[in-house]
Amino acid sequence: MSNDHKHKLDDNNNNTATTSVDVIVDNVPPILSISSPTSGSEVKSSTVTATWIGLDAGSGIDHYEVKLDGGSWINVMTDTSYNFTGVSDGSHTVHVKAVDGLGNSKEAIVNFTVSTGIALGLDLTTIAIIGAVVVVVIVVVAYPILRGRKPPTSKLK
Ligand SMILES: [Ca+2]
Repeated sequence: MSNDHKHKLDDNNNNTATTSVDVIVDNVPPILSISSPTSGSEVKSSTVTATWIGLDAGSGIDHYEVKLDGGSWINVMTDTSYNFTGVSDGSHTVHVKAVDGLGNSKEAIVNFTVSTGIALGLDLTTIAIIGAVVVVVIVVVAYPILRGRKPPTSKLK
């Protein structure tokens, strides 16, 4: 009974649905990936540049929105980067949202740390060079003292 009925409906569709209609069906949210800052990275500046890559194969990217931590969403149109300024030292989260032409959205986040302190702002090479210099100075200054050399007094006698 039900099978016969279904076949009739299929036949009917096959015979009548001969013209196509342009309707964009897009229930798929965009693809979104934050390029920078990278997850867990340390940014040595209070200005943090967020960059991202978005793609939507259906209706296309309509716009992006960004925000820092619990701030308000900022509509950046179709830009794929944004500078957050005056970011305080500590842990932060950048949120990026991609919205396609039909309102489907995809959000991505990345956690990072801002550290503008002078000591923490030095890279490892600089720290190593400073460390080596300090060691050399200590050896040059301290070695004669430790050896108990007193050149001026011994010569004077
Ligand atoms: Ca889409």
